[in-house]
Amino acid sequence: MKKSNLPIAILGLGKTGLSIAKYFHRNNQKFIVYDTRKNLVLTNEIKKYIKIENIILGEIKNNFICQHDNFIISPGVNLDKKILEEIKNNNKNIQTDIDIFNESGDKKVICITGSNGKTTVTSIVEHILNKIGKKSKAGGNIGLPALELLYEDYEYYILELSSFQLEMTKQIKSESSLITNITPDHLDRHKTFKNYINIKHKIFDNTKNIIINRSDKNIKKNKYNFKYTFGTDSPEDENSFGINSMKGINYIYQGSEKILNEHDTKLIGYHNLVNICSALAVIKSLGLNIKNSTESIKSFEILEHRMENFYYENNIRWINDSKATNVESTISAVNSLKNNIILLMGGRSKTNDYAELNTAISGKVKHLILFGECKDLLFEKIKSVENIIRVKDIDSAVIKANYLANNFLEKSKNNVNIILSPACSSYDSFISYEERGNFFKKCVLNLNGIINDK
Ligand code: UMA
Ligand code: ADP
Repeated sequence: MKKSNLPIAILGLGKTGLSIAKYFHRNNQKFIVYDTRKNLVLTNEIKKYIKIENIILGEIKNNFICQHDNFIISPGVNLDKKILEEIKNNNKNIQTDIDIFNESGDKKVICITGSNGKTTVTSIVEHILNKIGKKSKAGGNIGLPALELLYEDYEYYILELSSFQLEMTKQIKSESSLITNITPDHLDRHKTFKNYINIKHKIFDNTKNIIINRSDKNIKKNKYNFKYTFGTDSPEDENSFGINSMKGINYIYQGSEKILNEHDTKLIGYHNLVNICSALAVIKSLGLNIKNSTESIKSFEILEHRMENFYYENNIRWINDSKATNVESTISAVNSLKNNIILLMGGRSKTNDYAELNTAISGKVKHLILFGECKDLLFEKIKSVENIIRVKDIDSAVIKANYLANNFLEKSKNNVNIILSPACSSYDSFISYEERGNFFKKCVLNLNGIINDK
């Protein structure tokens, strides 16, 4: 941070803003917090760390710039270009909570970003490290702000970083850094795919070990020196992880050695085998024991809202994949299941590229049920499924899906998979993907008489 007698400006008073305020409060540094929400509820937690007179709510006025030298910005705050330029032109400093974390002292940090699989890989790495006796904790985009990790000592700090966090972060020093994959996402904010790709690669700027996804054409392999890799092809040496299939079973390989098979994990889907490969590449890059790590993967539990197989009755399997908020994640969800899929999709659109779903879902998805704000846009783009129905909301989608599944089962004895994998954000009707997933599960359990919660 820049040396200054002026109070620090904290922009945004969500989870991140509060964690920054808490950190500066503990370090006796002066700060003012800004949030554009006029009616923000000041909880006791907020009041514990921030004096009310130091909270400014409502539209951010330009004259706030001269009142500060340091600006710490929350990931969800997308500052007006003019304000950003003015901050920079006046030689002021703008950083993120990740920068403050970085400046807080030497630590062993692992950084993970990517368009999909960030939380899964972060959680697998955290699980393995703790299982093999290395006390570790994950934070960042996963939900616990990075600065909250600083109040206890850990051997490894694992940071899940979003493009929003990386965009304004100056630099983050790490032992190992990984990009799971890159496909278009958040282009409403980042504008071009090229810009989004560049932001993701910032994670490699100051790391000892760059971990490369061999199979992803959007990862800039030629730009970096790297030793550790993962991918969907056969790995070359002991620093590389990959997948080979034999007699219909997928195996994870480290170099030429078969180390796990798809039934050794509770996770569903090919993409999750790739996630395991990437987590093992992280462990290898840290110089830790792969044999013990591989064993610990067997006890890793499925995460909520990610291919969460939460209810099965009368040959109908209900799956909650509410975290699939972009096209690629829904494609991987459909690829993970056998035929007889009823897919529930919709919400708020982040892209126009829904036509890319056509090939993946063709033939596999028996019925497509569209709901929410962008159901008409989806209807316009998806041509490869014969039976497409538009309904108002998730509640109606669940009822319709159940009816269609039962109709199907009258003619066939095969299982039906009903999956919520929306390919869209939840913000048209919910505050988060978690709220959407929980609502979906509640509707299903209500319908089946497991709970009575209307
Ligand atoms: N705000 C403004 N002005 C704005 C925008 C927001 O004042 O223009 C205020 C809001 O009124 C609110 C606060 O900023 O009070 C919200 O801050 P935030 O949106 O940065 O959210 P946080 O609560 O701090 O949570 C953030 C991440 N949220 C986003 O990036 C949108 C959380 O990721 C993360 O878990 C948390 O920090 C801890 O690091 C969530 C997310 O949706 C899960 N991430 C996206 C994703 O995974 O795709 C990127
Ligand atoms: P993120 O934190 O990047 O959003 P998650 O691990 O929470 O990723 O998974 C979100 C969704 O993305 C899951 O519901 C799943 O359908 C899909 N997914 C997970 N891993 C991958 C992957 N490696 N490739 C493609 N899709 C994936």
